[in-house]
Amino acid sequence: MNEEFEKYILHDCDTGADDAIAVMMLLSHSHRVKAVALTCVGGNTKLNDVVMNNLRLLKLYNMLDKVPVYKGCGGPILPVIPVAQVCHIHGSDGMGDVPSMEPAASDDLLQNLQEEHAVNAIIRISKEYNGKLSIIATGPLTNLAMAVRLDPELPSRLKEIFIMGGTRLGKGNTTPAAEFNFHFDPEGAHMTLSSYAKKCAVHLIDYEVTLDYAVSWPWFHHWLSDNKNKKTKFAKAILETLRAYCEVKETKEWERGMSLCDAYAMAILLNSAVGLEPKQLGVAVELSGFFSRGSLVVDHFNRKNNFSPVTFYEGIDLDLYKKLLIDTFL
Ligand SMILES: [Ca+2]
Repeated sequence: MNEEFEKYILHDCDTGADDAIAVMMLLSHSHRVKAVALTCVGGNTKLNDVVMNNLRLLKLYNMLDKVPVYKGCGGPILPVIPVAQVCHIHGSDGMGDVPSMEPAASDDLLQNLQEEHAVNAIIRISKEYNGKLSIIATGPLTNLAMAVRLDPELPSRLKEIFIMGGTRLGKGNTTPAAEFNFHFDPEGAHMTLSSYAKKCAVHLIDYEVTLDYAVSWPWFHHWLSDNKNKKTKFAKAILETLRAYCEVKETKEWERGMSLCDAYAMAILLNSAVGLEPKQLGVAVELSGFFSRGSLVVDHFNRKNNFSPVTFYEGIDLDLYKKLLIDTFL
């Protein structure tokens, strides 16, 4: 490695409309951080769509030859219950079923997909960037769980992991108790937290903090109002299904505005000042609950010393976060 970057980032994602904004945010910072790989996992949408969505985003930023894409696991480690279908939130292809603005046949784009499996790529890349690699996971944790099962020393080679997932107060978005990424693959979440957290720094951006620091609906609409910028135009199109679902939903969930969950995790990784009041707490994942399978159990009063230590954030610096969202389309 001749070039020196501030961070070397591997993004494991299930792209997904909010993952898409996180990927775009990452690519827009390529002058100071190196996106070393996008590793794909099934979740918000089917694995083949995740692959295609990531390739389309790289094409939009003219970075197909700079960031390799790897296909990983398409489903949870232990599929004991049907996985949640979220086509009504993210569209049937995960990115709002928007026609490509960068004409390119699927076969042409797929020529850029690497042959190596994402799990093997994660292990190999962690050796190439020994001690320097930051991983951000914005989908189910299946790939990371499989990687550590194959190579138990993997966590000790990482600099840090940022995970969007789980709930701190038990306010689920998939079941009353569980957040989507952890509910989709509870065993993957359990294996990841219990294996990595004692060997490298794990930062958890929980569902509730993203809701509490949503950007207001007027700001959200203003952010996407530049019709001349092709990145803004594309983002507005792929977010339309998600917006329609959240803005008209008659619950208190999105009354503050839009929370693009995965973008918060990327924002804190790119600028640590975005995350306010970091606080370390022990966590575990419920694997067998009747109502609560896949929920995150948080040891608020430090009752268990064998839980996995992770860093939560009490708040988000909304001004800094909004600046990162604006810079994403420059
Ligand atoms: Ca996601």
